[in-house]
Amino acid sequence: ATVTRRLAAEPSPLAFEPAGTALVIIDMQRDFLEPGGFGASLGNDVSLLASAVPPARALLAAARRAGLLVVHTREGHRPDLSDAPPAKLARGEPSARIGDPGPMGRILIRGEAGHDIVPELRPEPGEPVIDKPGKGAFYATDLASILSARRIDTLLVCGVTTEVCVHTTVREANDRGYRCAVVADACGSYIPEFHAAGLAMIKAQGGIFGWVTDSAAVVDALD
Ligand code: TIU
Repeated sequence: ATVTRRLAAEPSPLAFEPAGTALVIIDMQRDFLEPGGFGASLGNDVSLLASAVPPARALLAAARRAGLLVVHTREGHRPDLSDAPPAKLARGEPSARIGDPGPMGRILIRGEAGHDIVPELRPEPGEPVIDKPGKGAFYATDLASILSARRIDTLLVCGVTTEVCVHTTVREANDRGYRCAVVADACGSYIPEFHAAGLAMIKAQGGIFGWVTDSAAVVDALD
């Protein structure tokens, strides 16, 4: 039997059915969270993302207990870079660009160590992993097919970075008709004011892109 859950969120509480809800964990990869990867190559202090890991772990555990669909995403490219636009390849330190060798293998390339999801959030067998070439998880992926096959209408979204891949994915999802609740403490950014502004933008204007909640509220709603 389905039991409707009530999630404390802003700008308003959100009722959801577990069977119609997916947890989407965006790009919690070593390339963004650890030194020597893509995030660092762009000039960022990667330690700023560490705070998102424990809340994301708590969310992941609660979602698994409740039987939610869990989807993981990874940003990255084919080894021959054929899916990487020149405009994207030209960013970052000239000596450490996408495809260049680094301490975790070639930067932002599928199959390399840096492309892996951090061990604390490792996907389990059966949980879809979406490899995406862009910032949004819908662009050039089969995420929409996977969600529609499961009749998913609500997404709990977390990951990194708040204003880049989380925001782009939420905007894409909102236009596709999904109700999105972004889990604030399970997101992170290299730029704290952008994290705060990104969350504020989602819930402003009556929830123009969706809802904002936190991991404790999600765990409370699911358990
Ligand atoms: N995953 C993701 O957000 N990709 C980025 O490039 N983020 C930055 O903040 N640079």
